[in-house]
Amino acid sequence: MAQQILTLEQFISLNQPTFPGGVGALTGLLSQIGLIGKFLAHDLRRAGLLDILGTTGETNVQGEAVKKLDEIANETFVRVLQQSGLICALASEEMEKPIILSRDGAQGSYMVLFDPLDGSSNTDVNMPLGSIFSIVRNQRPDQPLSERDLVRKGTEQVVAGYLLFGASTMLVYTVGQGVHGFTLEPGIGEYLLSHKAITMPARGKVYAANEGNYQKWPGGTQKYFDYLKVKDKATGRPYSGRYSGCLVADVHRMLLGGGIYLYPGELDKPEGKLRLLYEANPLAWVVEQAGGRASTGTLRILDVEAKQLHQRVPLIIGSADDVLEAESFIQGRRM
Ligand code: AFP
Repeated sequence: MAQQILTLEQFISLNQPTFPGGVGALTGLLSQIGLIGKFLAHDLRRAGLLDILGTTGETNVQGEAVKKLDEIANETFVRVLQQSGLICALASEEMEKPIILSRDGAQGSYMVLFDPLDGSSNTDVNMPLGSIFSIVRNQRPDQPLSERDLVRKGTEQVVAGYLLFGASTMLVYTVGQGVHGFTLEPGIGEYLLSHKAITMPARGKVYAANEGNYQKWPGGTQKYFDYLKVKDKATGRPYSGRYSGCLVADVHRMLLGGGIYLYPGELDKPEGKLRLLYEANPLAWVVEQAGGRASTGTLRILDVEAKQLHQRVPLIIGSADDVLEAESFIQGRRM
C-alpha cells in the first residue's frame, strides 16, 4: 500500500485528540507556525538575490549585530501570531520586552516564546537556519498579563518544536505524545508527514560543539572532548565532529542519527550562551520525547528554575547514553 500522505492538519486531527486545549487549538497554533515557515522559507530562498543580507547596523537585546533576516523573521512571527486569535502574549530573542496582545486573555490563552532565526551567522553563506518555538498556557486568565507570566519551567510547555530551513523546510513538534516531523512540499504549500514518531538512537558517533572555546572550558569538559577523540571500537570512538553554527540543524542531525550537541558553561561564563526559555527548553522537550536527554551538565534542562526572560543556560543535548557520559566527566565522576 502506498505510504499514507498526511498533511499537518490531517495528522493532528487523527493523532492528537487529547491535546488539553482541544484539537482545534493545536491545529490553529501549528498552522500559524507552519505559515511562518512558508514565509521565511520564501525569504531565505531569495536572500542572496535581495538586499536583505548584511546587518542593519543596530544591535539586539543580546548585544549582537542584528542581521536584516533576523528582523524580518521576528516581524513575521509577530505579524502572523498576533492575528491568530489564539495567543495573548509573545516573547522573542529579538525583543527585550514581550508583546502582551490582550490584558484580559480575551485574545486567547496561549503564549509563544521563540527564537525567530537561529544560526543567523549562517545567513550570508547559505548554510542551514532554524526557528525555535515554545508554547505555554496563560495560568492567570483573569489577571492582567505581564512578563513574569511567560517565565516558566520547561515542564510547563504544551507545544514545542522548530522549523529547519535546510535542503528542505521542515516543521518538527511535540505535545508530549512523541515527536513528529513534516516536510514542506512547496509545490502545493503543504507540510506532509515525513518523520512519524521520531526516536533517537541511545548512542551516536557524532558530536557538535565549537571547539574554538576549548581553552575556556572547565577541566571536566575538556576531558570529555579528549575522551571522544580516543580510539575505542566498543564505544564507536573517535566520534566525528559536525558543527553547523545552527543549533536547530545540529540537534536535528542528532535527533535522526544519534550523537551529542554541547554548548557548555565556560570558566568566565558558567551560564553558557544559549537561552533557556526559547532555545534549550523547547529542544530539550523534543529530544526527551524522542528518547534522548538534555541537561546543563548537572541539571535536567526541563527542571531548571526560570528566573528571567532571556536567561542563559549551558546545553548538553542528544542521545541519552552520550549525554549521561558527558555529565559524568563534567561532574568530575569520570577522569
Ligand atoms: P546566532 O543565531 O547568533 O548565529 O547563534 C547561533 C547559536 O545560538 C546556535 O544556533 C549555534 O549552535 C551557536 O549559537 C553558535 O555559537 P558560536 O558561534 O559561539 O559557536
